[in-house]
Amino acid sequence: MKYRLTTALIALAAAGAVQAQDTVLHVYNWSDYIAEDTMEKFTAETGIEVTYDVYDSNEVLEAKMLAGSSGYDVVVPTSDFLQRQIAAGVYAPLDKSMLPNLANMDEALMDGAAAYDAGNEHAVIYMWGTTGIGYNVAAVAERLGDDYEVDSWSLIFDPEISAKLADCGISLLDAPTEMLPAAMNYLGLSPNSTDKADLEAGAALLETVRPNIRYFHSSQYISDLANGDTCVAVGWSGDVFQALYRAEEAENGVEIGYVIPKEGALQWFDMLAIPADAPNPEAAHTFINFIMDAQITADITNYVWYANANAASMSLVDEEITSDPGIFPTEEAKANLWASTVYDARTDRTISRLWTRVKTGQ
Ligand code: SPD
Repeated sequence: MKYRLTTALIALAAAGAVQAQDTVLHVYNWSDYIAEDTMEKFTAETGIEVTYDVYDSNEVLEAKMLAGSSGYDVVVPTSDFLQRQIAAGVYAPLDKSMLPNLANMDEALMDGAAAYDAGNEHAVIYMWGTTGIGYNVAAVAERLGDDYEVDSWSLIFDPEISAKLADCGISLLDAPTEMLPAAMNYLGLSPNSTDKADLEAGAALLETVRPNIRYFHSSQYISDLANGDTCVAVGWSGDVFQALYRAEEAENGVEIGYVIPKEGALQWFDMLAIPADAPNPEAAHTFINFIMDAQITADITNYVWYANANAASMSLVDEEITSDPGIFPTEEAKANLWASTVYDARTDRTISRLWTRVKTGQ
């Protein structure tokens, strides 16, 4: 009897071990968007192993989410994409009883995100930022003059100005739902317009400056700016600061600036969400709660230079970051920020068609 019990206990323990080994969390996040040690700390604290994959475009994530069975437990869509993916049934409602660290979140920012996800039922803010312009201070001054103030989208959208910078390399984000609104806004149209004529006008402006653009890509610009291989990039706030930091570390003499243009810029929220068919929703909740820990979020912000929405973390974020208006915009700059538009399927098709035309000239 004793022997049998021991055998049963061994079998049970073995089953437990197998289960622990099987507890793997699959995370799909933007590239360059986590601290070096975040995953290691998560595994050390919870025993849950993590596989971590990256993307650099909402469209790529959306295609995977709509196809289903992605195998991911946690993904990070931007708020506008999140909204229409929620409508398509892509995400599971959060079990807030498993997320005590929600108490750390900034209410005003979470209210802002609730415009895309009523009651914050499906997602919490991971990081937020703006889409502005990163530039190589010396290269731009050399071409436009020492007194030239980089404060406007005209750096890119005025063909005469961007032509002077074409030789040192201008890159645009491969993000049609951000580049077209920026062009429309520059033309004095609403960046949130879904009117086909407005979108066409934005595309036409982009086509005008197309000869001055070296490439469209949403992550390569970090290293290119840092190495001095390009001199202007439309980019996401934290990514440009990462380029700045990499150049400083490399001591290569490249000085990089980031500006939220005076005409305004997009403010966006990237959201932690759990696919409805996630293999391991419990571990996903554990992970999201872990990320909302004040120290963990502060460590991420201190590493990736993106603003977070965790009020409790703010005193732990480097002052160099909290005081930088490129990362935490001033009230004046905030007044000029616009929110992402949620596009219906028809407008989305128009945008895709226009974007192909802009990029390929067809
Ligand atoms: N390297 C991390 C980039 C995160 C950018 N998020 C996308 C915002 C889209 N509006």
